[in-house]
Amino acid sequence: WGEDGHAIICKIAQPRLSKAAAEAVGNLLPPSAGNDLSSVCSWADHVKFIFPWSAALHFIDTPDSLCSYQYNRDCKDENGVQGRCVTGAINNYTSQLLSYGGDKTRYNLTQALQFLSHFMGDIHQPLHVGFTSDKGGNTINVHWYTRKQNLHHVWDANIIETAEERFYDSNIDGFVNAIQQNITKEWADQVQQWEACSSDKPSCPDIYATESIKAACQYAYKGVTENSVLGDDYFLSRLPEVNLRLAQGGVRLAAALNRIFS
Ligand code: DCM
Ligand code: DCM
Ligand code: DCM
Ligand code: ZN
Ligand code: ZN
Repeated sequence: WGEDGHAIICKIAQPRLSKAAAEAVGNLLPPSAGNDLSSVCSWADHVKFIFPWSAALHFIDTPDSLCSYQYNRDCKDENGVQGRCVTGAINNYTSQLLSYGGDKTRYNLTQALQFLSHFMGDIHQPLHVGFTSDKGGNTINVHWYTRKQNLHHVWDANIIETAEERFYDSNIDGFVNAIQQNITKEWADQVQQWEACSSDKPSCPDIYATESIKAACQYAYKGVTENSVLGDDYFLSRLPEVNLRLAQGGVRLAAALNRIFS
């Protein structure tokens, strides 16, 4: 996601934190964040250049056209190093944060919180679990209405920005509010399933990655070829899926932090 997608997910997550998790997050956030989690949720994108090892942790490449994900097969970087992908990163920063409250952890838990909050967002972007040969849609050129764009960026940013402009007076909080309304109404009976996770793990990134590649095939790649013009038909039919993925990202980030700091 771009800046707005990550901010939306963290704005959904923060009010869902338990007392214990809110207190831990408050202690770990840098003073410059002013206790606002959403202000640090794009930090991981800004440090790709000073921490070059972190660039591979934002996504997973899956086999072309298979529309499936497997940890052992797919979670590796371009050099084939196992665990270096977004699901591996979520597991790693989760285990670092579990050392919170112990005596003198050897990790920088401020950075761990900022990475986890970002990667829990990215794993819900369908094209962050896209095909290998097109780099998650980055090499597919399209037009977003009249502008030249690539398909990955359409899903990172353009669908969200167009929704904000058209429906929410260019106001991110209006969009957040609408998603929160959906969470308490249309999706109320699904939220517990979103939060559910096997054997008491704080989160289940393999499940979220599988959902993402399925959504990539069903919605993002579907009907798109090189130089497709994507306009109202595409925007209006894909926006509900973007809403859902942002909602799930926010709900699951909060659930993970609540379990980590319980
Ligand atoms: N931060 C950190 N370690 C770094 C860089 C940043 O812990 N090497 C934290 C403290 C910063 C916060 O991330 O206040 C946001 O970073 P920035 O101000 O670079 O966006
Ligand atoms: N892991 C996972 N799902 C799998 C395999 C491993 O969530 N199918 C987790 C276990 C570790 C992390 O990923 O916490 C890194 O795994 P590895 O040690 O295999 O690199
Ligand atoms: N990306 C991806 N899959 C890839 C390569 C990149 O999902 N195989 C993502 C990471 C960024 C965006 O695409 O969100 C642009 O990546 P970059 O800046 O590395 O070109
Ligand atoms: Zn992206
Ligand atoms: Zn990212």
